[in-house]
Amino acid sequence: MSLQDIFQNVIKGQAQAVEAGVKEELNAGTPPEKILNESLIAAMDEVGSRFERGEFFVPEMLIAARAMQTGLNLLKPHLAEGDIKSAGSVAIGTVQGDLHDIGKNLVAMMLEGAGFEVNDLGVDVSPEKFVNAAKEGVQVIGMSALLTTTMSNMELSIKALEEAGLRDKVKVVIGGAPVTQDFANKIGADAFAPDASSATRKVRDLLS
Ligand code: B1M
Repeated sequence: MSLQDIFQNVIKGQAQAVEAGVKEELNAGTPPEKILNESLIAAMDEVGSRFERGEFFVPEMLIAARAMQTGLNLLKPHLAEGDIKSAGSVAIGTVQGDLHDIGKNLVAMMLEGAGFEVNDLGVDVSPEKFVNAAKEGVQVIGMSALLTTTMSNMELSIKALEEAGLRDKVKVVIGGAPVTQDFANKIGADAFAPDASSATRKVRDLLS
């Protein structure tokens, strides 16, 4: 199996084939960062492009992300610190009062697939937890909300970052079904992403 086969199997969401391919490449002595960049990350970039062109939908993206994650988990112990250059660090969570995490998890997986270090803060994340992540030096904070009643907690979380004097140290990207660009402008977020694939692009843009 070649790197190109792993690439294709990630796109097809064939987790077992990805696992077998990654093991084979590692046994053959292929550098782990080469497997990561040329098969796993490259495949997730392609999945994102297909999603944006309307050729892939959420289920395809989810199974591809899971297949990528299977390969990534195998590679992680082989990737010595400093082996790969992280694309940046992101802390992501679903805001306080909100337990919806499917979309947030997808965004986290796509970001990880694109080479970002992702700290998943989980669901029902309080403004204080976002502030703590900013204190730890994360470059981007991602907030997700699925309920019209919890969207306001994005604004409270941004205010908490301001009050902690950290707002200029961190970029904030928001998303979730009821969230819009207008809302993002109103609450002072740095970016809004309507889906997981554009979230990756927006985060890249914010850090470039
Ligand atoms: Co809930 N729920 N739910 N629910 N739920 C919705 C959101 C709802 C629209 C259903 C409806 O009434 N039609 C409605 C909200 C209405 C509103 O506020 N206007 C609703 C409600 C009312 C509720 C409860 C209040 C129901 C109740 O108990 N009475 C309750 C609230 C619980 C709570 O959070 N406190 C509740 C509970 C639940 C379940 C636990 C049963 C379950 C969640 C399970 C889980 O997440 N682990 C659930 C589900 C599954 C849904 C629906 C059916 C599906 C949501 C989903 O996962 N979509 C949803 C109806 C619907 O959307 N059709 C509904 C798939 C996911 C991939 O899409 O999350 O939009 P999405 O993520 C997208 C983008 O939005 C974007 O990228 C993702 C991928 O493209 N995105 C980001 C998301 N986060 C992002 C962050 C970014 C960037 C992009 O940057 C950081």
